[in-house]
Amino acid sequence: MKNKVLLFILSVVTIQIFSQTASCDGSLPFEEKNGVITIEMESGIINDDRWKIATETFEGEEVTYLHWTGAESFSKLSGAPITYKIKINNPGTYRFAWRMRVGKGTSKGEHNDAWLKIDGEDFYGIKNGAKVYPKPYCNSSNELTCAAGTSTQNFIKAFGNRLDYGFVTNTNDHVAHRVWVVFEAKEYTITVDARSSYLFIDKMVLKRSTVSDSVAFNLSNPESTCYDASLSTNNIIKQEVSIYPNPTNGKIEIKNLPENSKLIITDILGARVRQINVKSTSQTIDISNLKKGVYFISNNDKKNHFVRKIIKI
Ligand SMILES: [Ca+2]
Repeated sequence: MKNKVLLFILSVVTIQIFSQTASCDGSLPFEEKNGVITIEMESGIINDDRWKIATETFEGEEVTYLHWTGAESFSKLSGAPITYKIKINNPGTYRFAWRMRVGKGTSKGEHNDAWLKIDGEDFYGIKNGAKVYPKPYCNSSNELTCAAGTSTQNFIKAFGNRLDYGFVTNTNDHVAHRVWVVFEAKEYTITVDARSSYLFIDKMVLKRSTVSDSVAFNLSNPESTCYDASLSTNNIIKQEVSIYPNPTNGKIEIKNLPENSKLIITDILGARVRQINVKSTSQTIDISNLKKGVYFISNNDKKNHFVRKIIKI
């Protein structure tokens, strides 16, 4: 009998470990915890060169942001989707907000939006207490109301009228109508496509209705990824492994490595793109031939394990 109980406990523990590992395999990089999910925009799967990743110092803060340099596309999609795979653990109604600013000129009404679609159970804006939906879904029933202004292929126009960085996303023309999505405890996809150019988007946050703005829109919140560097055990490494410059368009210099490191670079999907054996504690690596986007560099040393995010621009 005791053995059966032990076996049961063991199997539960094994399933839990497996499920944690399974959600951390690279194909599903972002996972909600405590009603909040935080994603850096530059961490998406970007397949179009007209999206640019850049870094600026704005009011004393270093911000890495994404922006569109192609033609503006106000009535239809640009055909340059960026996708973000997420996993929700706590079902409920979530508010969506980008951290963004107008990146060109001084008009809050220009360069201020992008197309957004979240394949949740219900995805809508709120106008005077009533739900509004994108086209064509809103035309599928007389019970539904379309959001004012343009929408297409179930993408809403998501905008923020800010010249400095802030957490804000609205839909519907001119007026602040918040964007909401209902989730069950499962996996979803967020898709962003270009509408205006030079909207600088830093990150996006989904917060459950029970979570306060001050908790969710906190710049010290880490990215909700299983590759979060804080999850790596750095207890034994006396000095932090440093990577400079980051983002980079070519070479990175890594310092304070454990001796005799085998370094592994993986892309956002977990595919290994480079492996380097390093004898000394510092190393310069040229990644100019890698596609732009987010990568992770780690070592295979169990005792001195580390993971760092690198951004190729
Ligand atoms: Ca960012």
